[in-house]
Amino acid sequence: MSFPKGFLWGGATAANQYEGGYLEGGRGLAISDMITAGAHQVPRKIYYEYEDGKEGVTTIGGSVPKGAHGIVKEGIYYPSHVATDFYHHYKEDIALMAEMGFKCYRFSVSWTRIYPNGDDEMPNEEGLKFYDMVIDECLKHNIEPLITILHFDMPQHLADAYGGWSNRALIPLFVKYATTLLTRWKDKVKYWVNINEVNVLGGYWTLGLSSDNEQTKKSNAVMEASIADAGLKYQAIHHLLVASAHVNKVAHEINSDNMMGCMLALSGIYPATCHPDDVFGAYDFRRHALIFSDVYMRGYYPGYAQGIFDEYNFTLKMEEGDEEILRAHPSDFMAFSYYRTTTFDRNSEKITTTGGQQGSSNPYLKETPWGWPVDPVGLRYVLNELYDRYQKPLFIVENGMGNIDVLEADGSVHDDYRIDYFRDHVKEMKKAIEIDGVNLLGYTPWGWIDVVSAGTGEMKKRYGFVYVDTDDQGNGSLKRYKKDSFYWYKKVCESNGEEL
Ligand code: BGP
Repeated sequence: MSFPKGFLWGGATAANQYEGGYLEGGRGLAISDMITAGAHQVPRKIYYEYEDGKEGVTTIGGSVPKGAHGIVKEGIYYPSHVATDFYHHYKEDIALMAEMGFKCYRFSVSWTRIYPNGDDEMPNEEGLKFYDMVIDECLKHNIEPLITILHFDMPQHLADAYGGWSNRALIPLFVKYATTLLTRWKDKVKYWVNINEVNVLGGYWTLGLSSDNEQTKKSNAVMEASIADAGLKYQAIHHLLVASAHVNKVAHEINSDNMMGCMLALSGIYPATCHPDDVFGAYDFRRHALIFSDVYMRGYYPGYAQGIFDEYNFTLKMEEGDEEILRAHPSDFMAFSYYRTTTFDRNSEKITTTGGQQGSSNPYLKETPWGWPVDPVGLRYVLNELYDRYQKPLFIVENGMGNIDVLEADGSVHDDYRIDYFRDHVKEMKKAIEIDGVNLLGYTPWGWIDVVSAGTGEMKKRYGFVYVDTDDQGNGSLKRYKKDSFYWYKKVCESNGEEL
């Protein structure tokens, strides 16, 4: 069997990196609005302020000190405020998706467009209407919407007034927000992803955490900051997992056809050598990510969880009912992002605890200009790893290469490197389906149109099949241009993956 009939070819984006319109339509302030642009190996920053007006700064991954709150600072450029302006270009952009033959579009809803403070009594009708229009426009073109309920985003108010996800009070607030969406679009949207890349969340930027941990305050490195607050992070993510199980329950009550997915960053991990400490180290390192999908997919914390918590002297606080809800409402499918592989080297200190964004380099692989190893076979490896482990449908909801593109005078962009990257990855997907028998629902490459980079806040790190005229300072017409990869991917979608 080749790609099955109805395979969902498409593309993915997230509100905080694509939408813009940050204070329009009654939208409230989100933490993602406060993250500055960085650069390759220069972390993005979040400025914060204490009650008395004293200011400080942390990086994404770090927490703000207790008693301080994030601010949008005058004179600083914040790339998400306009981003690539889907808010004002949605019709044109969905027409481009349709032209490519998309069967599916994965996008996220901005929580503060729906509940501007996160704990408002009533939803913001104008925000809901915006997504009504987006969904209807997709359906008009026979594009199946796949909604991410939370993608690197949260209302600032929930961080500052509640301490973010460290507070269980966010569970019912999130369930209320998700229920609003599930009810509104119950006959229009079937595929949902609860939380984007739950295994890489941390600190203030995605969990709204504040902390007086000395290491966090001093640290300027994402890695050290996230390790310093690991205990806090695991507790906060537990609340997200419990909230997701409640959402799955509600979703199936609203419409039993709803397909609820969890989502993790699962770029693969290899041992650097066959030294047993590298082999077991790589296996063990992978568990720092799989711990979350084990809960989502199996409904309970795995035996090795305590070992991970012990590394941080952390004791998980469960409340009555948590275990039951997790067991009763696992995910229907597993979504994941795949960009690269990482090599685990027992002697390297560069590895992070979250999902493996750093490690020793792999001499067998070429790297992108941002140093991400390109590894199509790794995708087949991960597809097999996950299908063997969970035996439930998989969905690749992000894949792609960030690169520097050149817009030619005639409006063309010659991005052969991107075509090569995708062709090689799609071939491996095909083998995973045909030879290995993996059940794969669909494929939505990341940033099908250029969006702001999550990691660096750059515009020049482009992923799209469509080029958007804007730069790292936000200069440009925002005009859309089709890259060579646009025409290539159109053939792939239209031939159901036969013409590569
Ligand atoms: C994933 C995120 C996306 C996206 C992608 C590419 O981690 O879910 O939001 O941005 O990575 O990463 P980057 O933008 O840092 O190149």
